Amino acid sequence: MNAEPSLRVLPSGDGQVDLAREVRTGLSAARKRLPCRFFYDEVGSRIFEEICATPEYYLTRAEDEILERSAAAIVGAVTPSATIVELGSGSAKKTRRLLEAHVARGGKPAFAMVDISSAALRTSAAELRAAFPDMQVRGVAAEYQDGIALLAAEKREPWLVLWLGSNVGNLDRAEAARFLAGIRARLRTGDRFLLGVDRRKDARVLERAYDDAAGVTARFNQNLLARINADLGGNFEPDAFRHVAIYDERAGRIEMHLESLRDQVVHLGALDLDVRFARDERIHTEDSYKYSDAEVEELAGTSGFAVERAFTDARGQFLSVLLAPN
Ligand code: AVI
Repeated sequence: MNAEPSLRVLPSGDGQVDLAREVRTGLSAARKRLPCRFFYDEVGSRIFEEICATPEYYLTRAEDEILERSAAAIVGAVTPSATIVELGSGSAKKTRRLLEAHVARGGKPAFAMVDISSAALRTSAAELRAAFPDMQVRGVAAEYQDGIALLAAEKREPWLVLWLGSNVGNLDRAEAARFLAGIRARLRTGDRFLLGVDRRKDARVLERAYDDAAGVTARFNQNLLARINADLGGNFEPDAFRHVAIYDERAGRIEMHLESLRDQVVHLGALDLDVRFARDERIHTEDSYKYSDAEVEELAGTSGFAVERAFTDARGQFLSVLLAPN
């Protein structure tokens, strides 16, 4: 059995996200908006797990199907000495499939994850340790680019970097290209980057995935208001806002909003701020971008990668794209 998992907390990890500043700016704007990264408090993270299990949210199952089928081919793209590095905390079934395939081919049992939350890293590390007692597990609590920079500064073996779950979809296309270019700058020739991307598809399928019949996604969206109440002394009534999910076909993105059901004023004690809402006025809470194959090629090319292979599920809903540095 190996040593305890190591955990480093960098300045950009834990508690450095400026909720107060973003809420003040976002709710004072003419078109109100809140950054989607604030969804993931403890309750929000739990509701997100529930979303992944709804019949309508196909993304998680589609990606898992791809990894179940193609894990050996994916890990085969790096040398057995490679370390698997995940952006996000990697305890999930999908990550395990890759770790299992890597170990099965005699790969080095080494895994590093970078996540903003040290609590999430601790939980993942404990779960991974139970599943892979011989695995060397490291966690870095930081913004992704800072965490990758720290790991890249060390003497190291090749990497297989994972960014799963269509997380890239929550950045706009220009931000996504900048983000990938930042990762690319830390990679070397033998490294690979596995990116999970949701494909453009029928608007009805997408709108159902982001507005499930049981109302789990609606709860997820409204929980943002409950979180603001708890953290900033607010008096939002989450039920006084309706969950809205619309697909903008031209932009290729699902937009989530919270729509005020009546004229109302919300007070945020910690900000000493009153926020007025007209009936039907919306707060834009999330964008989730979808990609055509040509858009994937373009994203890869502009950020310094070549698409080495692309894997899809049986229904062609999702893509796991294996990128090689150019
Ligand atoms: C985390 N992220 C990739 C999810 C998505 O599909 O954009 C968040 C989500 N929002 C509503 N449902 C899921």
